[in-house]
Amino acid sequence: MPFSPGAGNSDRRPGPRTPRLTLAAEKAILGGEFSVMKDDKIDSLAELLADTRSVAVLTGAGISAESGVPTFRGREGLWKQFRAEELATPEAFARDPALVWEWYDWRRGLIAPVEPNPGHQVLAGWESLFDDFSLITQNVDGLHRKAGSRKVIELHGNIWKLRCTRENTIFDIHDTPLPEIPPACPDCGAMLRPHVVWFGEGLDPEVLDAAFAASAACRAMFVVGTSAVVQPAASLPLVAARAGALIIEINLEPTPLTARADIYFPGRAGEILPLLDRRIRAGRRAGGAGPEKGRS
Ligand code: BJW
Repeated sequence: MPFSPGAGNSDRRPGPRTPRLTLAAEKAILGGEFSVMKDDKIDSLAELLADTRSVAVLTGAGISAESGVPTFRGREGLWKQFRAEELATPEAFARDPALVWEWYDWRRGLIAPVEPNPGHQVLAGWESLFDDFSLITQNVDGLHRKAGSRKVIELHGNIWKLRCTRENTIFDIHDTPLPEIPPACPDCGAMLRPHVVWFGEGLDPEVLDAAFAASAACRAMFVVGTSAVVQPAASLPLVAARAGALIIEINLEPTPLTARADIYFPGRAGEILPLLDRRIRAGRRAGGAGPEKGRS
């Protein structure tokens, strides 16, 4: 049964302003030359990436949407049904921990049976395809690891981890539903909280440093399935761009980042990533030589 904490969950925050579209993106959205344009772009990008060793990827909820995990924003998004202020802030947890836990328990139940999709699988394979590969995710669903990615920078934590509110000890707990709400720390009995980052909370400094370092060092950054509005994650592609990296965005819809991206693929991550992967691998097998953009 869907979680329903009561009335008043409609999202009243304004959405991001519609960005200016590139001509190519407009054509793609209108459908005019979609397949031709997409093929052209994939070929030239595959050429550019044939010799690029340092690649970073920033993912958001859109990459897990094709596995059946709800996104946050957009028509079907969680923030259309629930108010973030009531469920995803430290104040909300202090006010009503049971309510917040009910919501997380419901989401854990939704995510538990879900499998990674071809988008996650491609990114797991890129760990060994590129010499220096960083996967940064805003997602808490754990699907990148389930797909086989071993090194994942989880900016907003992980829904399968619970943290002691007294001693900050972190526990891996996969029970769904949880036997007790709110759950208690097995060591000291204090309340556990979800090990996720809520609005108004700082990100783990070590995790954030790793994400900024990877963004500043990469030669190409893919930004996949994120509305690119939540800070500080939304700044990472700008850091990469400022350091000279090629920015490639894959999203169903344009975002505030689209105008700054070098290449925008309008479409589903689970379709575009496998297409790109096939071309990059074919290019490597054929000798790999392709024009480089700056250092590799
Ligand atoms: C597809 C697809 C398919 C669909 N293929 N694409 C500077 C300026 C203004 C505000 C701030 C600022 N600095 C900090 C703030 C405040 C705040 C913030 O950013 N607010 C903005 C919303 C205005 N940030 C914070 O509070 C952060 N903390 C912080 O900065 O601390 C220091 C500080 C504190 C206070 C003041 C100042 C500094 C913490 C942010 C924590 C975010 N937490 C959440 C919940 C995590 C736990 C949980 O899951 O329950 O993280 S909110 C939610 O949004 C979740 C996500 O990780 C995050 C990003 O969402 P994402 O991934 O982009 O998903 P969607 O749904 O938005 O987009 C999906 C996209 O996919 C769409 O574009 C679709 O088109 C696309 N798509 N299907 C390709 N198949």
